[in-house]
Amino acid sequence: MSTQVEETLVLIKPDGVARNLTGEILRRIEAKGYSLVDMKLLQAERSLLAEHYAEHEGKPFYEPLIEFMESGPIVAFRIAGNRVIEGFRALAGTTDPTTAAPGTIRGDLGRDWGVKVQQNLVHGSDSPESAAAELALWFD
Ligand code: DAT
Ligand code: MG
Repeated sequence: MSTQVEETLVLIKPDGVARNLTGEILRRIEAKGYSLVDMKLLQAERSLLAEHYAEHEGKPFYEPLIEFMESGPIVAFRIAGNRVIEGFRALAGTTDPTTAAPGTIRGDLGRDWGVKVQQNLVHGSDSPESAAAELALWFD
């Protein structure tokens, strides 16, 4: 099967940066074989986060999620590879770190901290449409 080279947005959320897991997470991305195209460390503005998480507005975890994402620096990566969008989602594991499969970033490195929003270390775009929109938002 031949596929187009794709790009996706990966964020190391404030918990991942604070726990000094940036290197470990990038190591897993590089070891998988994906290429790093661009990266930056930033403190995200609320307006950026509101656009990024617009799909979750009105949900009970929305406000805690925005506050958590504002709570410290984030590392943003643009990474590339064939099927990298689904490939990074597989590396990250499922949303709830308690039940995310061992072997995944969230399953190996994350846990429940008893707070209103799941702190699960990473974000990855979930479709070609969201990858294009999120890369434009975080990098352009
Ligand atoms: P994902 O990051 O796996 O794409 P999502 O887009 O559904 O998950 O949700 C965005 C983030 O919000 C997620 O990474 C953690 C948090 N979250 C999602 N569902 C939650 C819930 N039911 N309770 C607490 N936090 C939640
Ligand atoms: Mg999502």
